[in-house]
Amino acid sequence: MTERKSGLVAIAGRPNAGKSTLLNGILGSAVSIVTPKAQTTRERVLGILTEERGQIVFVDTPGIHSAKKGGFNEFMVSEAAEALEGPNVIWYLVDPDSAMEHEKTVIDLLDQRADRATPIWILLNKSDLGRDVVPLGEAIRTKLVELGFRSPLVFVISGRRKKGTEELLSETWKMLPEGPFLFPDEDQISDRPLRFFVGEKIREQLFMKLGDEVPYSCAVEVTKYDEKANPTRIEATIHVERDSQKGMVIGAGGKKIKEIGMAARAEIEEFVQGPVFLGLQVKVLPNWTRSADTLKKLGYHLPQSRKDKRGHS
Ligand SMILES: Nc1nc2c(ncn2[C@@H]2O[C@H](COP(=O)(O)OP(=O)(O)OP(=O)(O)O)[C@@H](O)[C@H]2O)c(=O)[nH]1
Ligand SMILES: [Mg+2]
Repeated sequence: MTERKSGLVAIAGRPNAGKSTLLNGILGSAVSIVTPKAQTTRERVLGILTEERGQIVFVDTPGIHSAKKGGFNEFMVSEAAEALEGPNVIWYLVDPDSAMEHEKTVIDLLDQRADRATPIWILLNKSDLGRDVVPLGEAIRTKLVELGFRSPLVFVISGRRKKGTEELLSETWKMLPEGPFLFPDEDQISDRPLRFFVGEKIREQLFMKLGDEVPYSCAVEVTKYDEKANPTRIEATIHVERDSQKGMVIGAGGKKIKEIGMAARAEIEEFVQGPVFLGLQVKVLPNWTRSADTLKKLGYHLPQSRKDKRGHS
């Protein structure tokens, strides 16, 4: 009997390239939230695909962008950077509206963090939009070859329409070695507990229902998750950075928060497949995106300096 295959695929790229959409489409489950706004994903999220032929653990990552040191953006980019170390394949997603000058941030991080032996596949995504993306793909490929990565491949796909994804997957399986599963429970679809998904579903609605700026100042902390109650009782706090933002999240007469709560509850009920009571409150945690201590309180740990971790800078 042949052993089953097992491996890791990192999904990386600029914000909004369609990384989380692709992962959800492959898994057939919304493990990672998707919104039209950039920088939706904030932390690494694993998505686990287990089949007859083996197991692929996908690592969805926050979009790679240039980030100032010591704040929340640095945390997000460090989450992406760590995922580039050690996967069997890196899927590097590219938005058709991108350009070489924007992709430079991603290529620089690959240069710093990815092993030259790791295959990097350039996925020109959103092919349904019908743009000519081949020149951009070629420019990225040439740059990666110059940096010493071995024959990067280019795929044209649409994560949303699931075009080209079958071929991508079958090529990916070929790259994986036989070996024991990272997650032996074959029904497990992610590494995260339900509480995490609940927080994310609320955050998704904050992105959908608030203007351009406020969602980036919101963090969600799930303070209660009582499965024994009927319906399941969930309470969460939405942390914002300033008083004015608190007003915007609550809305006139509490209209906005009600809208957010109703939409999030519907998503959560679908995810947990049962009725849910959702209680939301909004609090000001001044400038939480800018202080290592408040970030830590919310579960976002800033990276140790590379010097501490690896003995060199
Ligand atoms: N037309 C089209 N839109 C897509 C496709 N894939 C994703 N999108 C859209 O692109 C936007 C961003 O998608 P996400 O999956 O959240 O992108 P992401 O790369 O995970 O973004 P961050 O988490 O912010 O880094 C959403 O509005 C998606 O619906 C695609 O194949 N075609
Ligand atoms: Mg995402």
